[in-house]
Amino acid sequence: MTRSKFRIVALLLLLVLALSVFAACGRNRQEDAADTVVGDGNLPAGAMDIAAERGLSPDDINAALKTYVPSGQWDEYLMFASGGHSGNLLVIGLPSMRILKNIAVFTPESWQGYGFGSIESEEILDAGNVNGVEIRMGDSHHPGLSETAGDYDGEFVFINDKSSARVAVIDLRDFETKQIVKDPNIISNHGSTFVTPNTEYVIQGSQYATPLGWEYAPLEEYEEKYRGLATLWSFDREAGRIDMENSFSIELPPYWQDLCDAGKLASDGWFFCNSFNTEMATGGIEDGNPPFEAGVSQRDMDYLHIINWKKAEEVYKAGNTEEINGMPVITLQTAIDEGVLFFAPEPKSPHGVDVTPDGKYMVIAGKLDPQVTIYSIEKIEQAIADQNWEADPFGVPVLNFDAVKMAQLELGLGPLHTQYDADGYAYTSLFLDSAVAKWKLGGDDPEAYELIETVPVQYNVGHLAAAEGDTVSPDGKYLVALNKWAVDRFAPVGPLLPQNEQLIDISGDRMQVIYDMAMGVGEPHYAQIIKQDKIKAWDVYPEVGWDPIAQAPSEFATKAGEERIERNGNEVEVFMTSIRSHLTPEHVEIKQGDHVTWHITNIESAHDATHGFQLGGYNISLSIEPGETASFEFDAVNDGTYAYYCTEFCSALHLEMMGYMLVEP
Ligand code: RUQ
Ligand code: CUA
Repeated sequence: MTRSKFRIVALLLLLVLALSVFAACGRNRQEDAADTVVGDGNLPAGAMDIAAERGLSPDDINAALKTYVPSGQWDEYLMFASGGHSGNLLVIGLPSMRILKNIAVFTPESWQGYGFGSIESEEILDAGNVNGVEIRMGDSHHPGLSETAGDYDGEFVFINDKSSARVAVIDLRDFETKQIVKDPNIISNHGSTFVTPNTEYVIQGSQYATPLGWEYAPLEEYEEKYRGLATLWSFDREAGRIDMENSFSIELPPYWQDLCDAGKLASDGWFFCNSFNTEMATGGIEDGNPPFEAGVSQRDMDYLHIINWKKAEEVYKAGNTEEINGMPVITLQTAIDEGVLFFAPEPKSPHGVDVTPDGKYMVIAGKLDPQVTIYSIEKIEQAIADQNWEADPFGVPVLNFDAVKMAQLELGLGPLHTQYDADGYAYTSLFLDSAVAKWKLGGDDPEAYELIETVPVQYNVGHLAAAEGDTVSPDGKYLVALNKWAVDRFAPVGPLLPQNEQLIDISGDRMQVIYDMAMGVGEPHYAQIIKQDKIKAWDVYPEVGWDPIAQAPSEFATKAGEERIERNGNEVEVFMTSIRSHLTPEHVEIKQGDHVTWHITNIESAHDATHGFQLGGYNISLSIEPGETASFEFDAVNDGTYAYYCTEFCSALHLEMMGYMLVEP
């Protein structure tokens, strides 16, 4: 076909497509506008010229129409996406793929005033320190939204830090991190954060085995001394905090536990974790040993960990635990004796385990196996009842593979993670193929499992996230591929390329990639996508003088007219207010050597009237949202004249919103 003929055909196709998309739109608040634009069936004047000029194909037009969210309108979904080794959590609107917020979690972040002097945030970050070492980096992997009856409830989101085995709690009333907990017995985690169907517990599995408490032990003593662990962090929804007092762990063999998922409905009460390195390889290529990547992949089968958390909770409540570094731990032997822990063979170096929406099946993707393996909870429970098992070297019952396997389905190379839609289809990422496979769940009929189609993504896809795709009631519609490599997708920005995600329309018969998004922060791992209208975030804090940590009025709240500076020896306390366009007091005079505690109350209650605060030379940065009272402290080690000012351009006289801090030598 000649170029011009092709163009005409393309334009015709485009017209038909565009019209059908407009026609398909339900009556909504854009309806009147749409009527005036499309009116009697004509595209707006010039639309075809624009498409031709920009060289857009019908698929491009289709994608643009599906993702464009008009100015002033909201996205239908919010995606909570890990920021990987940036240690944060991104909030992204779907289908526009606009970044709405970067929530600071494990790493200090200056815009939000997180970790730059603010007493509240320093306390949160310090709770994640490791044996006195200040940890200010993180590797956030798997966000987990709080659930009620297996559905996202929009109240909280959790995320893990793989590198130091920590878990954080974020309150979705104000989208701020409220708590970081450090597991006292492991130094890396991965199978986290996954919540039980009513968020009774936040599940955390370890990754790289070490002796518990990561104490020193030579690698020759690996089998004997090194261990894995699963921790059930009890969540107190009322307090909005993990309740360390009611949390406990289960000791596991030193296989490297990988991702986990909680059972639901048919499998409620169980959780499942993959493992690799059941070889118990310890590396040491420099000493003539097989390198890790070979040593860890010798066996054809690893072990799916099948853990009865309701049973474990009974064992814990009966006090049948050992306290290790302050944490009650169900020992491996107790877990075996009490029927808490079972294994099932799983091929081969598995990565993701994902429970189907009805809770009946677990889908395991083995990195080195081109097929997914589907297990049934009914078969698992039957095999346990029949004691159809052999013991592993640690005495853990390994259920008979054929007795628990429901089906296997070949999808392609490097399957990793699976998500679900509303119509009985599953979507699995294929890392080596850089593709996503759509396949049909076959229930109890192994023959009914069927590969439907694959769509290429760029490149090296890791996790997938579908709209509410890991709940009891997935929405379908959208799927996001969280890719590892961008290569040529975006204009060059130096050797470190953007991490990237791709939006895929899964509403039709054919999957279509409809948006490429660069993230601008660390590598995305998992993400979860929730209906936007489930989030009930505050516009402003409920009362002026609010403490966002206690989620209650602050004892340091300062009213207009009550601003003051109090001195007690060399302890100085400043009570300040901020309002457009002044910080009161405007002069803070202190002496070198003073210890200064400084509270600022933003006495505004107008939507979006945030005042930032920075004190140059002292590393202080705050964000004080409408109604909030924030505090920071520092030692006035250096004398001099300093300017503090508001960092949000909040009014025409914002530049005047400043003050002097005079530190007398
Ligand atoms: S893991 S793909 Cu935490 Cu799959 Cu990243
Ligand atoms: Cu407040 Cu600028």
